[in-house]
Amino acid sequence: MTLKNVLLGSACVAAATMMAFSAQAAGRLNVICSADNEWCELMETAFELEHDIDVSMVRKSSGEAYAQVRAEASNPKIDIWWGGTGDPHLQAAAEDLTEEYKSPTLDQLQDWAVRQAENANFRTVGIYAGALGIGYNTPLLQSKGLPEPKCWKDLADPAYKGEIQMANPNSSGTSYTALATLVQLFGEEEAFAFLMDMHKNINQYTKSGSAPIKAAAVGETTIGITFMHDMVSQVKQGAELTIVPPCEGTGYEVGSMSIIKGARNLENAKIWYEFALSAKAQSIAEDGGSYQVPSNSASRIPEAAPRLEDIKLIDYDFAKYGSAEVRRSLLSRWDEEIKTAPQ
Ligand code: S7P
Repeated sequence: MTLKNVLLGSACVAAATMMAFSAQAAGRLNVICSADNEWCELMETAFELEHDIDVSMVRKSSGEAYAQVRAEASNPKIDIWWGGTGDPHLQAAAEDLTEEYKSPTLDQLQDWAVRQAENANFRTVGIYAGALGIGYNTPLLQSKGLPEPKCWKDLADPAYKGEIQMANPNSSGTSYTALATLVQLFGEEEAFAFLMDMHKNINQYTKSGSAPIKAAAVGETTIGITFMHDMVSQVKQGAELTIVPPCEGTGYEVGSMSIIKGARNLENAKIWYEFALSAKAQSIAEDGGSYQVPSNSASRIPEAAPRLEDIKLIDYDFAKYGSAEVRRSLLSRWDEEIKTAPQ
């Protein structure tokens, strides 16, 4: 299906749901979007169809979006930050970069989405969830005679030299989630020792979190570390990938949304907020090729979405790993010890 068709389909969904949203306001809204680009565009189209509000949207990875919000704190250009992993949203909340807002829709949300809001004193909220995994190009792995990775620790096997791709955790929320997951699974020392061993097998640290599995899909890398729902998106487009939930257990994200402190278009930001929390708007995700679990309990869960209850999840400590202190410390340790280490 072409993007145009998807947009037209989405326009119909939006038109059908038009009556469900009563709030109307004119003017502008500046959105920074950290979900997949196709989904970002669909959300913009669907929102503009319902509201006389002109949306200006930029797409940035979670870590980069956080950096922009922080850099613009004294003169915010963004009104709302929609999507991206929850940790940098929590850090922004702790640093007073985002606005407190208690949505009347909170009682329709899954517990994990409400907990995310509570952890941030209602300066952010959960909009979707998804778990991390290991994905590999099945025919490529077989043709190279490589073993099937089943566990995180398998990725340190020297047999995978040059075969693994992951993102840089500074720019990518996906990769920060991976870093925090490994620390929670193994303890910080053992996690960094493993990251150093795996570093020898890494062919590239990408900027975007989903890039490694897109590269695996076209055979540019054999293995990628990303969210499993991003792997599903590639499989849906025909890629021959195997999706592996790591044997030790894995971490997950609570994709989040935050209103920026000092937003120039605050009322319009709240209109977007309510739109984005609604079951109908959340059901647009699948049309945009995104397969996370939505936060509104009444939203349609895509059939292909990896179900959290079927995956061995760690008890991810969002408050701790989204705190400014822990996030900064892990990222600077990764920069100092891993990023530039010889391979
Ligand atoms: O593609 C969807 C998704 O994986 O992208 C978000 C991600 O944080 C943005 O990419 P980065 O890793 O580059 O920051 C996730 O929230 C979302 O599930």
